[in-house]
Amino acid sequence: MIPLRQEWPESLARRYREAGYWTGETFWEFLQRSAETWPEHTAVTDGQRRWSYQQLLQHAEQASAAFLAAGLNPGDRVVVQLPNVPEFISVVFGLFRAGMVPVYALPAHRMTEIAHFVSKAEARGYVFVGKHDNFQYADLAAALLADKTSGLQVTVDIADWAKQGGPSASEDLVLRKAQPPAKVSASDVAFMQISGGSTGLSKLIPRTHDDYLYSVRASAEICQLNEKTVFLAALPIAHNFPMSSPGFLGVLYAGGTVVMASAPSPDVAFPLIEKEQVTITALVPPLVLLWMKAVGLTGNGAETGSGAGESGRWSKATLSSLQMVQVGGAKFMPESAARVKSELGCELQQVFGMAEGLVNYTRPGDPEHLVIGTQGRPISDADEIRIVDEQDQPVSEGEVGQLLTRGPYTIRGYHNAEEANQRSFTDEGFYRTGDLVKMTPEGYLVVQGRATDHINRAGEKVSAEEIEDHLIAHPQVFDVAVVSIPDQYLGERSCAFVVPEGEKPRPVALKKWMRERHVADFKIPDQIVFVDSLQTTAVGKISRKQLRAQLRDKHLQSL
Ligand code: J2J
Repeated sequence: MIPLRQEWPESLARRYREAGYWTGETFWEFLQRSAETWPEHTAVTDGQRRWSYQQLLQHAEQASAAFLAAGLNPGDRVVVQLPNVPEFISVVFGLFRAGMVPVYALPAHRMTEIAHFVSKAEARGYVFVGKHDNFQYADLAAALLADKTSGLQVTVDIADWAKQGGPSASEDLVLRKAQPPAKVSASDVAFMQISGGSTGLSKLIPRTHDDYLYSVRASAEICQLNEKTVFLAALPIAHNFPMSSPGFLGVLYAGGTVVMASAPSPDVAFPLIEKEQVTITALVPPLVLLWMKAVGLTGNGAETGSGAGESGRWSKATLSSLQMVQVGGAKFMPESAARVKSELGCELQQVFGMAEGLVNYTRPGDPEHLVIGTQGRPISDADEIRIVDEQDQPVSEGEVGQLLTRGPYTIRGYHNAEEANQRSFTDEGFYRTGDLVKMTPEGYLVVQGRATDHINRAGEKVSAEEIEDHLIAHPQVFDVAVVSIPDQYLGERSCAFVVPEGEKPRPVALKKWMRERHVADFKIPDQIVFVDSLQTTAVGKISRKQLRAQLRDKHLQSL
């Protein structure tokens, strides 16, 4: 098995420890501390079920025993694919307690992605919930197990846990004999996140207890979380943003309450906000627009009493407990940002982060022009930022360039991805974010675009290359290039330019083809345009990236 590693040069590691960024605390100790401090306080609810911190700890202990009973061992990597349910938290802390390493998949992922994570991570386990959102994860689990080459040996369906209040009695028996928490070091890899990925399939991002918990604690402080914080987890909980910026982990650090929403739509989220008196949530730009629209439908957000209005629509009063909406994952346009305060009746915080590490926030109380017009500044004084040109030379002050970064919670390498690591990190260990940014005189970053080729579809990053690889396998596709096109609702949508081979296939047939290849729905091209040739100009040989840019420009001009 390829060992899990995430290492910083010794001199820097020492500096991060001495400065108090890395405290040596593990995830399990982190939860234990919160449970000791606020045993009776509600840690997590889905609006129906409610667990105190003490109960959450017990659920996690049970989960830990259940995983051992199921045949998983300390050190095993376990793909976790769960929706926003309280069990997500008990499962991952149960894995931490047992010294196992979660690999976080999103509910939208399908066989192709999950099989890739299992293979890349050499995972022995897969945790899922039987059926959710009309998809049978149980079938996926069975297919994974049946494939003897996958290396996967244990699947755990937590569907029954919710019904019976925890793992089954036989597993509880084991609990009595359960081992003490596994001995792990805070410098070990605690879990793996999935990269947005601009080339091919997603890469795995190993994060240590030390580095990640530093970003969690610092984020909770920046966002001023405390015991009174009630956080609505509306985005998929396994995503880095609702997990740690400050996310559900920041809330657990501060003694607040996490409210799990099964979907981010106003119909699901708004009643939960009202019922649980939610104070903060994290959204991607298209969702904020949707929420503003839903509130606006009652007519200027007038205070017409709480709950759904007579017409069945929402009023601003429904959201009256909300103090802060965080927006990130994709660029939030200043024109939209300027509307948040008056339309949703709460403060806006812009968050520009990445699962590889660096997170930037606008700070509560910042002047309006920074909150509306920038994506914030880094968490830490120890975050090193370089803005460079194509030759890696620093651009002049205030100019746009590529963002490179390194620091106490930014990774030094992906797992099992030698080639990608060569490309994505400089010799000095800076991570090449692929984002084009400029810095304001106040030291805040403004995202201007990106140098890499992917589609940021409502915050979900989709690799153009990955979609192309699926489409080119179709017998009626001769060549294909996938590009991002600005989209009013999604921010960006994917458009596939297809050169047919023989008879032109129907666009629906191509979409069906993708679906049958078992990939996440958000990767299926939003638009398909047939062309005779991909070459838009006759000059020489151009790169795939240039080709995609030319196609995009030509297409936009023709609209
Ligand atoms: C423009 N682009 C942004 C923003 C991310 C907090 C918040 C978001 C993520 C995330 C995260 C952006 N404006 N405000 O992990 O902890 C784009 C950039 C970035 C990429 C990272 C967090 N916020 N982006 O979105 O790993 O291109 O993390 O490099 O999914 O999203 O994507 P991801």
